[in-house]
Amino acid sequence: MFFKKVGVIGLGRSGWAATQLLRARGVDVEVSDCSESKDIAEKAEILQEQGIRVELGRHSRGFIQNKNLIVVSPGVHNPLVSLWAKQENIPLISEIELGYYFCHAPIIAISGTNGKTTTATLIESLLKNAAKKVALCGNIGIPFSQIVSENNYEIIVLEVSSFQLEKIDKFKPYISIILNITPDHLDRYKTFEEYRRTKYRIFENQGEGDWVIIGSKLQAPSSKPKNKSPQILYLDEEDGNKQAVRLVGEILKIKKEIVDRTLKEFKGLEHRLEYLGRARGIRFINDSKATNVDSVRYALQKLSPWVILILGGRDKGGDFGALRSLIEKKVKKLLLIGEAREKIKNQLAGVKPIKEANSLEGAFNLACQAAEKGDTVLLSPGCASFDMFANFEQRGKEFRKLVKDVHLTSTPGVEGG
Ligand code: UMA
Repeated sequence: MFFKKVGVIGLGRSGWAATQLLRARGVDVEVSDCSESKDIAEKAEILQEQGIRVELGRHSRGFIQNKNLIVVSPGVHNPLVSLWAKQENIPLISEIELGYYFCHAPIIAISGTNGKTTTATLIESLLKNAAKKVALCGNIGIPFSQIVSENNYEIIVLEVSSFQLEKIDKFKPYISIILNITPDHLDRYKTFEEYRRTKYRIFENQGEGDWVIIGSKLQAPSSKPKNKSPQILYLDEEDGNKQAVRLVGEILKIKKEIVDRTLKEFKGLEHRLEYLGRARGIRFINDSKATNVDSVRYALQKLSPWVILILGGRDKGGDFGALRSLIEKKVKKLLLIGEAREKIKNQLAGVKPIKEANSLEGAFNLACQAAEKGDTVLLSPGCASFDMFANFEQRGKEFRKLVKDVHLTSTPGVEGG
């Protein structure tokens, strides 16, 4: 790769980390972010003090024109930037491609529509228990480029989203995992097929000596790896996470006792079917990380009736109608919030009683009124959070706070369905 003058698009977590990595490697770098928010302006000021030029409030053709490489943040899906770069013949790469170029450690890359954070976290624990110096990064929240800058790890566990895979070129994990692929991000991809093809890019550069672990319900890799075939292992999707961890353990020759202990000790993740406690015999579960229809399906399958379900947020093109029969069996009442309210109401009309609320707090209060002893109040929105919150973590924290304010009679922790 040719780093003469590099432009970074987006000054969120990825853009910041990419800029710092390039700067540390002595590359001439400039940044452009379409926002002028306080947070971005503050970051821009720090960069300017470091001698880095920053364009704020827009992306201009001029910014693109005088670069020889553009690094795009995962959340940036900007047709103008792509068009200008194409017209000027300037390559666009994703932040993980940049990180890969400078990375010396083997990578275990995990993707899938659901369960990738849990799997990545479990694999990190496994490697820690096996006394490896491991970093967990990527879509989970810590940019890959930041970990590469630290250059302090013998193995990297990287959670990768389809957004990050869109603009890879040479990115090649030692082990790649795709747990499952179900409709998601259909506000960004024209078709489900386009989304699936993007996910499959995770293994396109793998070859001899590398490993692919893939959910058995997925087709055999359609876009064949470019070089020689890697070794492909299939997961029975019943308990994909744990199987994937076991397979990684086998590939890395980690003792079975360590694998067993890791799986036994795992306490689950925040915001993912997180048991918050009970009050008046009603239990409360925070599943704020459920940002697509399939993860709501997963949550409902795990829980027994009756569930008072809080759904809604920013629509990502999912089909809530696909949940009708499960809602029929498990849900007592639906409470809808956010921009997607109208759409969800139409798609689920007539299945179970529906009420709308203007805020999460409003929905929570209605849920508490509707719930009786033995019921579960579940926040599993099936939508992005950005219409009402900064991110799904903030949405989950607010839910947690609301639950804390009712008098809990049992303590939070992990509780089975
Ligand atoms: N921006 C532009 N131009 C645009 C659009 C946005 O300049 O056309 C700017 C925004 O003003 C903002 C910045 O780009 O300042 C945001 O960039 P970003 O959205 O890529 O956010 P980051 O903070 O860099 O976070 C990204 C991932 N975000 C997305 O994929 C949307 C984070 O995943 C990831 O944790 C982080 O990099 C570190 O690797 C979040 C996510 O929502 C959790 N992921 C999706 C998901 O899980 O469903 C894929």
